[in-house]
Amino acid sequence: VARKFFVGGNFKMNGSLKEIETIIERINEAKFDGEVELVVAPPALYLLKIQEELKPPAQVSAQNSYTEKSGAFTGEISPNQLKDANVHWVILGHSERRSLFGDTDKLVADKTKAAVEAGLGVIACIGESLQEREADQTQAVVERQLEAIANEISESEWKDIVIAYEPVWAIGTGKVASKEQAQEVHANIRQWLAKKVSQTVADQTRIIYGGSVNGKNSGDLATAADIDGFLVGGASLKPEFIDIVNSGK
Ligand code: G2H
Repeated sequence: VARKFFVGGNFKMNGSLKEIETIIERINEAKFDGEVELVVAPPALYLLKIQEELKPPAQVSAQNSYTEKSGAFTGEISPNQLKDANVHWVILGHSERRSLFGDTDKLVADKTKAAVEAGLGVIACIGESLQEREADQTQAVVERQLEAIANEISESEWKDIVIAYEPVWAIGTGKVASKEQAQEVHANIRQWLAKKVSQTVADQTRIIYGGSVNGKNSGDLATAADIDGFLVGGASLKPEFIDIVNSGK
């Protein structure tokens, strides 16, 4: 099954307007080989301006959104507001949201449901900590995180979801998962989708890898059968991001 290669640039809480515009200029001037779906996620404050400046195939993504359409939720952005502003993607369940801001499996699943219902595409992040990996809990943890999402969305809604497998021990640490480590978990996630949702969803859902991806390791990782792209943090702010986007099969 041909799945379109997907690369997300997660800027996290980095960059000034000027710095981000320089990054966007570099992306606009780059040549991308083949078919790739490219999404960049600047801090929410810059979404509208960056969206105006960004050229296709690149699209913008938010880094978070809430469960409700509107109301007294100070500091939050609703998926419906993102949709209204033509921001078609959102990253949900990033490990930094889970560990620093209290996003539980259930909250991530509810946010995912609300985003999909609003018509957004969701980059849904899952992944185990080092302690969990060492305790042989990797599969159990990613399944628990996925199950929470699967409980909220229907089979047809999976077409709007990209799963980002991001082992927490690899995030921002420079310690990338090996191709074999990532492939093993990606293949298991796909099997889980086949068993719990459907074979079609398993075949069609992009499962991307995140955690210290850079211009040097992306080419090798991209050759793994079940790695359909990347979610890139630190390196998405640098020129090597273009090489990562072009590392697809
Ligand atoms: C994982 C990743 C992007 P980095 O958080 O989501 O960040 O590439 O800096 O490890």
